[in-house]
Amino acid sequence: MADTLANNAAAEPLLTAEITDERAANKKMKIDHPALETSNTTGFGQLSELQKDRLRHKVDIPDILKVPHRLVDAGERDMNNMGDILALFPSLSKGSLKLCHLSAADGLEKTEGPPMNVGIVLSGGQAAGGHNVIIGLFRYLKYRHPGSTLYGFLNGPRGIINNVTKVLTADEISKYANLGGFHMLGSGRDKIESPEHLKAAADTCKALDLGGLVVIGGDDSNTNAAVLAGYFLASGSKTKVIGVPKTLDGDLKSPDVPISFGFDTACKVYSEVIGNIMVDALSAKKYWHFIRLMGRAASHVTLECALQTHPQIALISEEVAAKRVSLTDVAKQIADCVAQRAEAGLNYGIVLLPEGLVEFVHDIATMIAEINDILAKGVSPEDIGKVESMMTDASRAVFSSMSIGFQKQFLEDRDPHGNVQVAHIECEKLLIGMVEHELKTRGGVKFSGIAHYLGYEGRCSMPSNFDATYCHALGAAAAALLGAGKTGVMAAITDLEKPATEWKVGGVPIVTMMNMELRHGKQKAVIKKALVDLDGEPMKAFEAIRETWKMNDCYRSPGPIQFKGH
Ligand code: FBP
Repeated sequence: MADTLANNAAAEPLLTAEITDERAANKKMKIDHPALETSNTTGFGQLSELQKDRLRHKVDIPDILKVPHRLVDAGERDMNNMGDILALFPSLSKGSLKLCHLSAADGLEKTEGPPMNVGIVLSGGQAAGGHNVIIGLFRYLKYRHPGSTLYGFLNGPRGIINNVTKVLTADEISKYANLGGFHMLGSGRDKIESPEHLKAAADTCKALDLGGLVVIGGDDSNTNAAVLAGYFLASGSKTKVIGVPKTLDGDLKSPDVPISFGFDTACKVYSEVIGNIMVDALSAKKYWHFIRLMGRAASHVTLECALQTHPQIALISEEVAAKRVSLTDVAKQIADCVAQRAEAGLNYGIVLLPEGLVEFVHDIATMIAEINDILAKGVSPEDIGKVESMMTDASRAVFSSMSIGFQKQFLEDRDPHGNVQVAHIECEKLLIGMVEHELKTRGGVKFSGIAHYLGYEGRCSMPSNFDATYCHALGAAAAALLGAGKTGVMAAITDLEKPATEWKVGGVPIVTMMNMELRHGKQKAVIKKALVDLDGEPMKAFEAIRETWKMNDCYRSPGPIQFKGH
């Protein structure tokens, strides 16, 4: 057996050993990352010095994973008023809906168990740290029993439907330690929801004799994980399903899941670039930079980047919605600031806006809702005239004021979960045009707007130390939950404000995070998106200072992610 407590308790406590492969394990040899020596298969011809350094980086491990432990119940969430949702997941609702976490076991208990086959899938958009989840899972599984096998499903959920896998070895996964991307397996946005796909997934799990399936995904993918867990239970499949909270958007969180992985890294990458643009603005003194930030519906990324960099304006969608502001009003407010600064001789500035803004501005939101209804009736998004003719007068007026290019962006196909593809709507350009127009009506204030979109470049950076450590712990948590026989549960690491060694490792039943939402014209149970809390501390801190930032340049340039030091 490899590094198990039973064999080697004093010398090598759980999960502190290096990754070892099965062959090397018996000899207690370390694998010196093959990627450092040879041309590798990870898509990089040559690794940079920093990549090599990151491969060698050792993440901190929560203490509870280093000692014998067991999973204990840890309270429950109020499920009153959730009857509709529980009724949709009858098999899951019969089980325990309690939160759980690892607690130190007494001397006689063992953490090891029989060998287990587990499958893992990366689902949805990339987020920094995904590879470390796989590594944490692998290491725990191998610790639990070296005969365990980890299958990686290729290219997202369709890999499960079509049973396309690769067996992951220590050799293979060690080439990706602490590096960004999802390219170890590839990702995809397919949904396993139709009866045919659910059956195909069950067949795959049976063929591979999977005791567990780990879904690394955002809110929709984790909703899907709960659907699968319920289906497997109801159909007598032995495969348990565990979710892992991933998304740079930061909108997959709850009182029990403090943050999704990838958020920290993305905000750091974007803040670096915003800081650079600020210095450029300050130097050239002639441009207004409109910077749209990825993050889907929620404005967490924009708020965090604003707090890091101090722009003239940062629009928070949730506030725009609460105040029922129209896009024209937003443009006017920006124009006011441009005009005021111009009077003071400051013909430059920085505006941050969340990519989901258009869904929250009430006139556009109403128009999008109408388009969704019209498309749900089977009207082709290419038939712009037909779609327009079916809108209310108010929405038609908004729609027809846009250029054909923008109209097409609003009509683009929804993603498989029914979401508007906000990443493709160039709201920053729309706003620049509107501000320009507004300023012309005011007698021509000097204004030159430059549009930026910071999106995909933040998803696959090398993960920050936080994300690298957090992801490894999430992977181990997923394995521990499977080892304890949990299903329909999301891995949850808490106490994140403390050093990683003190983090709590556990899980939360996914259905406890759900609500009912309209999708593709139908009410569906889905994980509730966590939007920015307008009464929360980050928003209050921003509110207290943002007026100062308008006229005074208080820019802050955080620079690149730091991997060393504090
Ligand atoms: P997830 O919700 O799957 O994590 O994806 C996040 C995200 O990066 C959004 O911020 C963005 O709007 C969207 O994916 C882009 O999707 P795609 O990768 O399909 O273009």
